[in-house]
Amino acid sequence: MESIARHFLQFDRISDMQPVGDGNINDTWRLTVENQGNTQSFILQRINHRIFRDPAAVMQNIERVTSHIAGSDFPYASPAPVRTVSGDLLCEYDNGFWRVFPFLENTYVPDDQVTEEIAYEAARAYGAFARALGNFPAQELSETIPGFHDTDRRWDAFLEVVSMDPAGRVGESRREIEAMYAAKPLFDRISELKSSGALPVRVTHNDTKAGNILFDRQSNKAVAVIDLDTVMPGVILSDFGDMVRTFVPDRREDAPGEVSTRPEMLRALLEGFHSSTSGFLNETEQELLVTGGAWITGEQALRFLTDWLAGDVYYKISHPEHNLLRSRNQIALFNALLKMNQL
Ligand code: GN1
Ligand code: MG
Repeated sequence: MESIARHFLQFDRISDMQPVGDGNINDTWRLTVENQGNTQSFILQRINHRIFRDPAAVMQNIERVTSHIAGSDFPYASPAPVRTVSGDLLCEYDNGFWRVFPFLENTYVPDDQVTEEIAYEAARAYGAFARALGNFPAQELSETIPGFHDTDRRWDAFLEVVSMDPAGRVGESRREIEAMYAAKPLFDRISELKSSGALPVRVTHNDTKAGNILFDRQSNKAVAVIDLDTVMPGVILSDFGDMVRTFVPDRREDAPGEVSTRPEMLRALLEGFHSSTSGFLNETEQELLVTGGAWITGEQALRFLTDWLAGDVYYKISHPEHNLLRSRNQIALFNALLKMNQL
């Protein structure tokens, strides 16, 4: 680790290194170094290049987006990557791709027990992020994961895995597979809204969970938007939708038991998002924000179920039925959100 860190930083010694975050994809550490009596912390991360096939394109996107934001009136931070001593954004080492970000002192990421204030703040920050990038040419960004929220494409991958049944799990997953067919009309509706242009292409974050906003330890206000790996051209409904998916349920996406929705969280998200996007979104976008929550939750159920049926090839798992449990949880949430949206 020390030789990787030395590609980016000059220091006398590493004083601490701790794994951080609960991401399903990359591996992340907080690295603290001492240099001439000064102590400073950084985020060191290994990109999962089985998933991000072009790590250089990921870093290029982040570089372009963070420098655009730095020149806008975005009222939060979005830290730019630290370059290597030779000026690169990445270092390839031991068959992995590594990068470093500044660590923002005095901040925290909210744990599972988010409050309405946290929901409001996060939605306000993600809305401001989209707005700050409103005049950025979205088509100039690379699609770091091609077809990330192209649900038609994910549907085809699902059908393929159901027909091949590589892990022999289709037989025992009939109910979950049926539930996906029930979600298909909503997927089709979103797909039409995209292709008709009713939902315009914008720069979107694509991973708008609470854990990707840094909060100030004293004031509990949002201070930074992080994890820009999946910043790509997309539609705004998926960013709001992923907030609904992660804030509105009363439990984590992999918790067992009957999931319930929290209307007060949804209200807080809507208020926060409106507060920073008023006059920016078109009418269709504004009307369908909550529908975006059902769409993204249904799509996430499809993604977890596809991975379960494929034999756990994408998401990290910590027990054998992890992906099945996740897909059941997301199916239940999908159904609960549809009911909520009818109110
Ligand atoms: C992955 O690793 P993490 O938690 O940031 C995934 C998201 C999913 C999420 C579900 C690149 O994000 O799209 O919504 O897991 N990221 C990628 O927990 O696939
Ligand atoms: Mg992420």
